[in-house]
Amino acid sequence: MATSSPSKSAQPIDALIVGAGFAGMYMLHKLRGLGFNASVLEAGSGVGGTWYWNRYPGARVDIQSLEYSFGFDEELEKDWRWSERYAPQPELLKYAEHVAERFDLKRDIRFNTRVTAAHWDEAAQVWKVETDKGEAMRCRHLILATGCLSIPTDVTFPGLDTYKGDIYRTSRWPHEGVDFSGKRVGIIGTGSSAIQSIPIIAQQAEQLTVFQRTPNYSMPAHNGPIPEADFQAWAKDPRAYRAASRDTVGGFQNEPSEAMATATAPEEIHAELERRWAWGGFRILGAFADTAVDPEANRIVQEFVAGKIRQQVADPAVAEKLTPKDHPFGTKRPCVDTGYYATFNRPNVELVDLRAEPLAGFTAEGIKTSAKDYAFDAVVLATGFDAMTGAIDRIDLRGVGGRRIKDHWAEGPRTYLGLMVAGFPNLFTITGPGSPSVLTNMINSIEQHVEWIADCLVSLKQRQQTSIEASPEAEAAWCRHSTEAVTPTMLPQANSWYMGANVPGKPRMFMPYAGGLNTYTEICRQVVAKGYEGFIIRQGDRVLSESRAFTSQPAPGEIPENLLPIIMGRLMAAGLLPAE
Ligand code: N01
Repeated sequence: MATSSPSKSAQPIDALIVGAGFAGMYMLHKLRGLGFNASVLEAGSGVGGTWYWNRYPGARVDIQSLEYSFGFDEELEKDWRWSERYAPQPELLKYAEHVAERFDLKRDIRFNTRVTAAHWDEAAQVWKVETDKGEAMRCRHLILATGCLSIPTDVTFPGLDTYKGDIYRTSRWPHEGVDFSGKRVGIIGTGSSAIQSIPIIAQQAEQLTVFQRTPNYSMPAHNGPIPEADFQAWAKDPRAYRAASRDTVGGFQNEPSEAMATATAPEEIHAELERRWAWGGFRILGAFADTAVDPEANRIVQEFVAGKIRQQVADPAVAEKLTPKDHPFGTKRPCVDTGYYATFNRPNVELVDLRAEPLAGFTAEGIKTSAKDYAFDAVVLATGFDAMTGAIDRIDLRGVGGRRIKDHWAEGPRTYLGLMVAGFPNLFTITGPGSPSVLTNMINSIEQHVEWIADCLVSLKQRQQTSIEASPEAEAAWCRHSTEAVTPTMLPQANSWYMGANVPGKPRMFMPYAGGLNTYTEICRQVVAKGYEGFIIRQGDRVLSESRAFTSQPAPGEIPENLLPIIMGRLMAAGLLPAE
């Protein structure tokens, strides 16, 4: 850590925010409005975060835009009109720019600046922060708005550096765009980024070869202009609409049903799944209450989607390869597409199943599998992210006693409420691991976190308190509660990025909080109402209030009777309930 700096002698600022995506932008606006001295450091050259970096063809949001937009300012809400049901990336970026301009945010954002280190100075009760520009600064509160899917995995392939063609990553797409006309293109990966870009690249390229290791479930977006009835339902009372969205498990309105697939007649199941498939997007996830926990119920949805793949793909052998078999429906992040499966009917598109012919590496001309050499003018890597922890543990982050976050998280990310980490005072994460984040509509989760953190800073200031820190006991209790929330579901059964399974050597742990945004919001509210339960609050080195327990768990909603044996069984097997 550098010791000399132009700003070393200056007063520490109240809050330094890392990242100028939607989270960092709103955090800045909120804190400034409350009279705090705050600024943002951003690695990119503009605002927008995810929507700044992921400019690949076909990138668009897959929560409806009416819900995937800020609700904190009524005028902003009224002024902005989305052009499509699921806005494309350029429009989302324009929206981010619009928000930055409207609230004059850029004057407090330093672009092209990456935070490399942050060390807690116990004596001064400040964070000492360093950047890749060699600057050092000090802040009372450090707020990481670094995004859950912002650092691409370090995936490398043998011979990659010998390949003579062009290489593109979906998550670092050139700002000027790429024209694939007349080109032979290969793409590795079949996650959301690939599933969105493949249909567009196929239209441009002379030949597109898709290298698939694991097929995913994808539902049609049925994108288009926002239906007038949907817009009117939103416009008649956007506040109420938004409140209803927040009061859901996923932070968006998805018509959750309490019906059990296993207790419903086959023709009724089929009609309901068809109705939701026709509506599009994630709507099918809410069709039955038992699909997330009961393998039998899940199989019904799996078979329905497999049937849809067969309907869309002309060649039965290709349809078979595109059908997921190794994970239950919904246990990896499902995708939302526009013409993905039908793209495999094009004469210029080929699917390579890497389970049948494993990828051996790159050659000067292209990609080599165990079966064949493929020649390409360009290769697209849609290989995913070091999710949830990647952006945080790439910072040399050290808390009390110089403890590194990487060491603290050696067994997986441990947090209290996904907001704070024991031993790291005045460090906040927005939509961090341990919070609902990626399982929800991110904007609603971001707003809830920003508002919680802002309220916390106001409370500290009013009481002249200098630091807040999660107690180790509360952190442990939150981790246990998070495990209890996810264990009854089948979510941990997939090799997903939720589990850290896509990064070799990363500890396996289900990272987001699976208890639902509505439940989580209520827990956060109760924690505050109990005087910041589970937090240690100090003034200088004096402990002013110390609450070590975490008890704020709302009673679970009524659990349907036929799910109880499955849920109890899984909790017992995991040692979370005493076996009878
Ligand atoms: O990444 P992914 P993504 N050899 O991890 C494959 C969000 N998102 O960027 O499954 C061969 O899903 C890997 O194969 P496998 C969304 O939350 C949102 O697509 O590990 N293949 C997989 O197929 C999403 O879930 C939106 O066997 C390799 C693919 O690469 C998350 O971001 C849009 C490989 C990676 O898929 C991540 O999506 C886009 C290798 N060595 C993204 N390494 C919207 O909101 C990896 N793969 C619309």
